[in-house]
Amino acid sequence: MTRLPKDFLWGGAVAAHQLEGGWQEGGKGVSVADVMTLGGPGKPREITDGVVEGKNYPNHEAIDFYHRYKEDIALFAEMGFRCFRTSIAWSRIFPEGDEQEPNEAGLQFYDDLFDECLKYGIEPVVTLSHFELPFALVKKYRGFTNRKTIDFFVRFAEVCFKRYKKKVKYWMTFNEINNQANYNEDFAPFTNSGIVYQEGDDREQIMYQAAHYELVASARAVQIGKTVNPDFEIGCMIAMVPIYPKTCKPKDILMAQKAMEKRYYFTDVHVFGEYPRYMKTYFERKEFELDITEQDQVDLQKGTVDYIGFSYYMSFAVEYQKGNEHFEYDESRDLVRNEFVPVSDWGWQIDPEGLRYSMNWFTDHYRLPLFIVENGFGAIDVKEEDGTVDDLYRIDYLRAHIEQMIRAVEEDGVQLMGYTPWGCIDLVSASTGEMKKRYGFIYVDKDNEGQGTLDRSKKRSFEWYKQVIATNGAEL
Ligand code: BGP
Repeated sequence: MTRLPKDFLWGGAVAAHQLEGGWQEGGKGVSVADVMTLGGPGKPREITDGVVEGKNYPNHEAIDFYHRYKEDIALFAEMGFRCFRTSIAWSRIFPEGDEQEPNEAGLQFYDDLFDECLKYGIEPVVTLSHFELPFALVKKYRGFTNRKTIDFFVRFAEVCFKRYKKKVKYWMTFNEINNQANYNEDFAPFTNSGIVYQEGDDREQIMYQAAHYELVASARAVQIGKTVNPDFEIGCMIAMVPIYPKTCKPKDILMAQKAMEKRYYFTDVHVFGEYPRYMKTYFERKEFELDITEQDQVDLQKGTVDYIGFSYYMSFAVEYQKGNEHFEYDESRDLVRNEFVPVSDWGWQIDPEGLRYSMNWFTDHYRLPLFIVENGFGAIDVKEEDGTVDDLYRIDYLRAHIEQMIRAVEEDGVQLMGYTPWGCIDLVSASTGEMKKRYGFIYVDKDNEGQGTLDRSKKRSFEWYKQVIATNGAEL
């Protein structure tokens, strides 16, 4: 047997807006995910200003988990899941985001869902904000660029903590809070903070301001959570993509270090309750005028997290570009292909050892328990005539990553709470909106155009993962 703890949280991960559907049921309001159309290879999802008739919005029906969750949880239980990570769609609880009173039908839905999990001994792991800000907050307040949105989030968090305090122990505040650091694209800042950039914006300053408000919102939520139930485990959630230097030239090494700082300072704020020195000097040099009050600083200090939840799919490599005097990291300029690792159909660099490296990196920096809350292989699956999906490539990907994960625990002494591979059932891809980019152990019959029976069936990886869990990772 492996040296993973006996109560290791094996499971799977999803997000409400990517699988629930029922976008207007039970009084739900429109979320940012509901106004994004289907994208495709080389074509990012369009962000529309409200729902436009005739466009394809994959999240509206998704895989109809809203009505079929009992069937799906039963399949997770069959695989032996000990936990299930999902999010609470903010706009089910506060349809417009800024109401005084929550929507009871939305609260009831998650009561029923969590009860269904607990019935099988599956521990819910809940993300409060996973790319599904109520769209009304974007329209009325410009999302997290506005300090008021902190209060709306904190109220939402408090309502959830109180309502589910006996059912949910593991929480995370903001999903992949750091991926908006790439402010040169529109997708991540919109999904995380509700930012729609306008002409003439100082994008970078706006992003740091919104990120600050989110970090304060997270810290205030942590404080409240701890008073509601001191046994809660509340974590942050970081998109971990380790950034390697292209070569051992000193300038490439320094470039990689500076890029890591830019992408991961969020973790410092979550864990230590203050901005690291390099961000303070960066803000000064850029002469950003950020609204960071003394009370914010107190809140950050008081609301530090219990563990680091993170996603891991791939690694990056950077090369220093001539003339970049301050080693400022710009993803669209500095990233290079790492010739030593293969790539997926979507260009994601596959690097299992990078997972072990990341686990060590987090532990060295922060000395907190870790929770791998996303990892997985998005691929085009082919359903054979007899109904099977022979997804050996997915098994290979997961096996290689789990091997490295176990080595990080056994050989490097990393403390790891659990592992929840992404999209344990096929769902809508966040970045492209596609159904054909699949991650699941369970196949869902639906295509990009929304056609299909929505029937569920087991892929080959289903039995494989069941065995992995049953042996606590000993048989891969
Ligand atoms: C992460 C998100 C998820 C998820 C995953 C896979 O960034 O937290 O919501 O979707 O990536 O990405 P994609 O769906 O774009 O393949």
